[in-house]
Amino acid sequence: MIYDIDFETMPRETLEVIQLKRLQATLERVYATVPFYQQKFKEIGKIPSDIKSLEDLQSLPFTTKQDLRDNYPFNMFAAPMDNVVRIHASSGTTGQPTVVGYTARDINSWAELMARSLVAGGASRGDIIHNAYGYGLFTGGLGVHYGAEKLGASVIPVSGGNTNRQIIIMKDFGPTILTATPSYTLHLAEVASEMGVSFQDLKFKFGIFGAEPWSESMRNEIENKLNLTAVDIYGLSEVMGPGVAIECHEAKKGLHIFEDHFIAEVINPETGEVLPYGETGELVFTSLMKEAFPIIRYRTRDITCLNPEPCICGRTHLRMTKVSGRTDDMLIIRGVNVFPSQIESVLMDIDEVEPHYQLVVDRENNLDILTVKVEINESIFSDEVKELQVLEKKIIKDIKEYLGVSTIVKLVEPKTIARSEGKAVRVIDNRKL
Ligand code: DLL
Repeated sequence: MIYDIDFETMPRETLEVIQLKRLQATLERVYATVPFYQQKFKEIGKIPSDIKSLEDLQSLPFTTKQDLRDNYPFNMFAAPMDNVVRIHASSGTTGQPTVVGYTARDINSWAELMARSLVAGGASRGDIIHNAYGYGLFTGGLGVHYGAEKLGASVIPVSGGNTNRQIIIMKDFGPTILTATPSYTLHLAEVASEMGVSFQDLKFKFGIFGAEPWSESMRNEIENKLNLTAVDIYGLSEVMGPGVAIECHEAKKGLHIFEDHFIAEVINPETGEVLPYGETGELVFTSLMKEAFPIIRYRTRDITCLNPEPCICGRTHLRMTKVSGRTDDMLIIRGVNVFPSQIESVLMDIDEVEPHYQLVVDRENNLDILTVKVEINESIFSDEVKELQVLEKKIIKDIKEYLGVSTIVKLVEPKTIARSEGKAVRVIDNRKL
C-alpha cells in the first residue's frame, strides 16, 4: 500500500521539476528572514536567484550542528514566533541542544510524511499503534503520534518507560504495530518474557524502529523474538523528526527518502565533495517545504549511500542504505576505524551472548584499549569458567577477523548492562574525559 500514490511514485523528471521550484522558494525564504543564511550568500557573492538548477545547490555552503548551536535558541527560525506552533529540541548529549520550530503547515506536512511512513512500514487505518517512542522534546513520540492520527489508525501514546505496564497494555489492547527504538524493543521483549508473556500470543504484525543505528543481525534478532516484520525508520530533528526516510515492508532494502520534501546528497566528509550514487559518505539534507525551520545542506554526520534503482514497492524516491553509524561515533582504535554497529554484527552472530553490549575505550601508555562488555545468556551463565574463557576467546577472534582490531572481551552476567528507554548508550570513551 502507498499512502500518497501521486507523490511517492512520481516519475523522476516530474519530481525534479517540483524539487527545483520548492528549492528556489526555500532559498528566497531563508534569504529574506534568517541573518545566518543572508551572511552565507554574501560570503559567496550570490543571491537566491543565482540558483537555477538542482546542481547549482552544490555551490552553496553547508550548514553544521555548530551553526545551529551558534544561533541558539531561535535565530535560525524563518517564521515569526506568532506563526510557530511547536518547538522541539535534540537531546544534546554534548554541548548545547539544537532547537527547532514548526508552523501549523509544518506540523501538517510532518504528519503527512509520517502517515506515508507508517503505511510504508505496514500500517493501515485499522491498526492499533503502540507508540513507545518518548513523548517530549524528542521528536519520536509526537512525530509518530500525529502521523498515526493523520492515517486514521488508533494510537496508544504510551511513550517510553514503565515497561511492565507496557506489556500489560500489549496483552489487553492487542496493538498490531509497535513503534520504538530497537534497543528499547529488546528491553520490552526481555520484560515480557520475565512476565511470562510470549510475543507469539500478541497481535503485532509490524515494528517500525529507528532513532539509532541497528544492524541487520539486530533486525533478525528482533523479528525472531517479537514475531513481527521489522522496518527501519530514519529522521532527525534538525530536518523534521522521524519520517525523513523509511524502508518499505515489501523490500526492507534501503530507506526511501521523501524527496518531494528533502534533497539528499552524500559527500566525502573530509573534502566536502559530492559523491556519486552508490558511494558511501556523509548524508546532507536540504528541506524543500519547511516554513519555520528550513535547512540548507545540513551535514547530518550519518553515514550511508544513495541508491537510485527502482524498488519493487513502486516508490520512485531514492533509497539510502541503513545508516551504519555517525562520523562522530566512529572509534579510531590504534588507527583502525571501528563502528559500534560492526561489533554489534559480530556479537549478534554468537548464540551464547545477548544483544546487550557496551564498548569502553581507554588509553593506557598511549595505547587505545577497546573493551567489549557483553551479556551472556542465562543458559550458559552457570557454565564452568573454562567454557566462558573459550567463549571470550572466540569473540576476540571473530572481532579481530572481521575488523582487524584487538579487543578485551568481558562477559558479564545477564541483565547487568543498563537498559535504555530511548536511544542506547553503546560507547563510553574515557579518552575524551
Ligand atoms: O532520532 C528522530 C527519529 C525518531 C527517527 C524516531 C526515527 C524514529 P534526533 O533525536 O534528532 O531525531 O536524532 C537524529 O539519530 O542523525 C541519526 O544519527 C540517528 N538516527 C535516527 N534514525 C536512525 C536510523 C530522531 N533509523 C539522529 N538508523 C540521526 C540509524 C538513526 N540512526
